Amino acid sequence: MTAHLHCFGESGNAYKAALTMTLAGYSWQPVFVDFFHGGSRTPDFLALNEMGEAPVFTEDGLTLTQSCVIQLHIAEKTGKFLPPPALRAEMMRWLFWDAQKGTGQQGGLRFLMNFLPEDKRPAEAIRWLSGRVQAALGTLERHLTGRTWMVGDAPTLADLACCGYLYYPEPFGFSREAFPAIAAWLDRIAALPGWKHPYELMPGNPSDRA
Ligand SMILES: N[C@@H](CCC(=O)N[C@@H](CS)C(=O)NCC(=O)O)C(=O)O
Repeated sequence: MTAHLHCFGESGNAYKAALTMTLAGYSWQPVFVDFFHGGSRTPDFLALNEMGEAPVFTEDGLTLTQSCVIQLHIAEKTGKFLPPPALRAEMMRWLFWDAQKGTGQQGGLRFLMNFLPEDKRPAEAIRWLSGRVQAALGTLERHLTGRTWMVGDAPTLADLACCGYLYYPEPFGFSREAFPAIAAWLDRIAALPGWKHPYELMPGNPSDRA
């Protein structure tokens, strides 16, 4: 049975899972979640994921949620994007960091700054969260300075997680000029065979709502 990923193009969390499957050569198909019209709040979707979040992975009666869990499932099935055992904890450290401080904060800030109607954008929350996002980008920049990949000497799930929101055009305070080590690392990931931009990999694009 083909694996399905319930996802939408604007979701960097879904991109982490979609990119991992694609680069690992895993057969999968997207199922569009119409997030901007309440698609993650319907009874059917909540039956699939009580957390009301995309992405959701389904295959052969197995349902997985949480992007890092889906990434780990694919890596364990394919043997791809896992570091040597001695570096496994280091990779997990960055997956947890990303879920809280990286993707976890960038997604919310990008949503507030770009996808809420302009008159509903909360200036004080945006100011506070921007500070948090800048600090986390600084952590990532320092870690990548002098390194090729996040963990060890080959790409792992940590790379495919921490890049989740960094290819999108909608502004949330990340610029390649301000973070040159991150920029060079993004280019290295984008040069991996089969890489695709999130808007190419998953259905749904801000232009659909223009
Ligand atoms: N920690 C989750 C975050 C997933 C998440 O927040 N997804 C967003 C879309 S990018 C969502 O569905 N949000 C709905 C909500 O927060 O209620 C993961 O890594 O999968």
